Amino acid sequence: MKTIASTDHVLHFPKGELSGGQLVRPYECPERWDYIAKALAEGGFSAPQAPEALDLATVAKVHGADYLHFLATAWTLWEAEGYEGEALPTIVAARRMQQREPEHIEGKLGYFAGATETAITATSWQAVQSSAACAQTAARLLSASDDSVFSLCRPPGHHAGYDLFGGYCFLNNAAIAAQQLRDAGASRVAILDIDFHHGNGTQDIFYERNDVLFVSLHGNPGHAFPYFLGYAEETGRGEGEGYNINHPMLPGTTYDAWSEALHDSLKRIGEYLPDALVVSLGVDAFERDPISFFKLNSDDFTRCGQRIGQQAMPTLFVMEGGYAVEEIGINTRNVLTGFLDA
Ligand code: 7XA
Ligand code: ZN
Repeated sequence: MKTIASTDHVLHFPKGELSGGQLVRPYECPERWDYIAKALAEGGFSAPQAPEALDLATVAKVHGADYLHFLATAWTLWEAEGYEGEALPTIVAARRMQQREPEHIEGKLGYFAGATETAITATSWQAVQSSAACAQTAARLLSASDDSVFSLCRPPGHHAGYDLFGGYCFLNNAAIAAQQLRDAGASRVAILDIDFHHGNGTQDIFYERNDVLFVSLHGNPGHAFPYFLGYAEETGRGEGEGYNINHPMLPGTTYDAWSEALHDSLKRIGEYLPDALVVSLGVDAFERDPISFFKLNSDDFTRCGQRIGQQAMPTLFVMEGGYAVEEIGINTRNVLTGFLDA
């Protein structure tokens, strides 16, 4: 299995994340990438391959033009105000307020914010584009050969909506991969999101489409970020009705219950008859993850990979979350080796 990865990921590393009322060192940090790359090398995976340049035409099919312009210019506008810190949203376009993009960067940050913990720095946009390029290149490879691929994306993407950033995400890498696969001729693409957190951005992007099935296993939004999306009754809208499936689960969920949801998800994906499967691969369902509450252990990730591999579908894994940094490598590798050994 090839890995696509970019060393540009180091260009996105804010000093602060707003967490627990404090500015803390971000959980989503460059060491995550290092541990994964090291575990793959030690496991005999081939050296990561750099991505091709990002084709923004594909990106523009899953994100709004105004949003992409905001991402590309946010730091310049922020800096022009003379602010010395990193660009963080401090207000959002809440209920009964105008949904209109303001002129001032502070307002723009709030208008495009899906959450308020995630900062933008001078070099974030380059890292974000390179991360998306990894997913897009991986999708091109999958279209060309059907050989499954791992896209070691950082920053992650599944909370990035059509025109929203937050939850450490800016461009939705899994959505870009799915769109790339569609554009290359796939009739239907399924996205299976096994990150602990609901992929609210991916759901947002494909909610009214039936050419991309979205299935997510995640912490119940009554108890877990992103809190405002991810309930089971969210099943899609219009042509997309029936093509969005959520499996929210409660604190303390172990592999026994979690894997039942995985089996259901894969059964539904099999019935959809997709030409390709994109897996939003977060390993924050791990029992020692510092910001999550499921109880999967490292061997469970191997079982999970085996179960996905039994689908025998051309599969593209896109890295999402996971914050037990010293174990993120082994847990990620376990999913991929389980998949390959299925
Ligand atoms: O999958 N998403 C993540 O792993 C990021 C979740 C961000 C949580 C921030 C809570 N303050
Ligand atoms: Zn997550």
